[in-house]
Amino acid sequence: MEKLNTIIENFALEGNIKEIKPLGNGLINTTYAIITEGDNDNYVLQCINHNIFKDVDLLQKNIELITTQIEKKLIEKGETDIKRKTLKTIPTKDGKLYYFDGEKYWRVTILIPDAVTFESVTPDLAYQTGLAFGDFQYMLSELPEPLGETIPDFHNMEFRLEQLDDAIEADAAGRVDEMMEIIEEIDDRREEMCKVQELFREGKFPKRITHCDTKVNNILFDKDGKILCVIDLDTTMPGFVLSDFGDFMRTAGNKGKEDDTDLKAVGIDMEIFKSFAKGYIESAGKFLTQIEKDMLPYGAKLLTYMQTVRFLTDYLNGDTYYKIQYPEHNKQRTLAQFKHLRSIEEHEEEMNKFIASL
Ligand code: GN1
Ligand code: MG
Repeated sequence: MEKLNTIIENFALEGNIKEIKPLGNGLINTTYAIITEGDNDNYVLQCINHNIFKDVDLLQKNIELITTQIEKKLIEKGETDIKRKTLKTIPTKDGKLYYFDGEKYWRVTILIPDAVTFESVTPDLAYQTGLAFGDFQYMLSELPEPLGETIPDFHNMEFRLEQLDDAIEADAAGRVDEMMEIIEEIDDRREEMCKVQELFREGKFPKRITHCDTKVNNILFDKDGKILCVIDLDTTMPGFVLSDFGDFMRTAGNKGKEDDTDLKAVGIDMEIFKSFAKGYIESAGKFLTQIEKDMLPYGAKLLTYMQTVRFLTDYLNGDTYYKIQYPEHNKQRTLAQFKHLRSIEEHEEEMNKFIASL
C-alpha cells in the first residue's frame, strides 16, 4: 500500500487520501478503490495488465475517444447525471492518460458514487441492460476516429481455436489427457462456431463497435436498480454485435456461475434471455440488419463456446492468462462453461422463435 500512495501522487486528484482498498473481482487487471476524506470524489486506481494490453497508448486513447463520445451523446439527449454515466479518465499531473512507474502502467478514473454491481440480475434489470447495450453500440456508431484493436483478434474464433491447438500440441502442463473428452466436444463444433467469420468475409455480416466483455459484473447500477454505465472499456473495439449479446447470456443468462462447482446449477435462464433480448432489440433495432438479429441466439452459443475454449486453453497452458483462486480453477471454469453451452444448445429453437417474434 505504501507503493500505491506514491503512485497516486502522480495523478491530479482532489482531497486527502483516507484509505486504499482492493476493488472488484476482474480476472485481468488489478483494481483498487481510493477513498478520500470529506465530500471529495473517490477514485479507482487500476494496474493495467501489460502482458495482455501491450499497447497502453492505444488502449488509453481508445477509452478517451469512447468516454468523450458517450459524454457528448448523453449531453445531447439532455441527460443530467453525466458524472455517474461516463467513466472519464483522470489524467496525471502532467496531463497524460496513464502513469508508467518504470515497471507497471497505472490509470485512474472516478469511483462512481452509490453504484453497485451484480453477479446475477432480475428479468427487469436484464431488460434495462438490453436497452443500455443497444444504446451503447448506437452511441459509438459515429466516433470521430476509428478505434484500434486493443487485443488483436480478441473475439476471433478461428484464432482462439488456433491457440487451443497450440496448447494441445505443447501440452505444457501435462493436462491434455484429462481434458480429452471436452477437447472432442470442442472439435465437433468448430465449423459451426466459425460461421460468422465466414459470413463476414463474404460481406454478409457487419462489424460495429462492441464492448466485447459484457459480463454482468461489468455493468454499474444505482441503488434503485437503474443502469448507470458500462465499465471495463478496455476491449471496446470493432466486432460483431453477437459478442455483447452473447457475453451477457453467458454470464447473466446463466443460472449458475461461470466457475460453478455444482454443474447442475448451470444452465440458461430463459426469462433473462427474453427480457434482455426484448430490451436490446428495442434499442438496437434501429440499426441491426436482419441477419444480425436472427443470429443473436447463435451469439449466445458462440460466446459461451469461445469462453470454454479460452478457459480450456489457459488450463492446458498451465494458467498463464486468467487469475485463478485454486489449482483446478480453469478446469472448473471450462466444465461449467461447457455445461452452459449444452443448455443453450438445448434451448436454441425456443430462442430463435422468440427472437423472430420480436
Ligand atoms: C476477463 O477483465 P474481466 O475479468 O472483466 C476477460 C474476458 C473474459 C472474462 C471471463 C481482457 O474479463 O474476455 O470473458 O474474463 N478479459 C480479457 O470471465 O481477456
Ligand atoms: Mg471486469
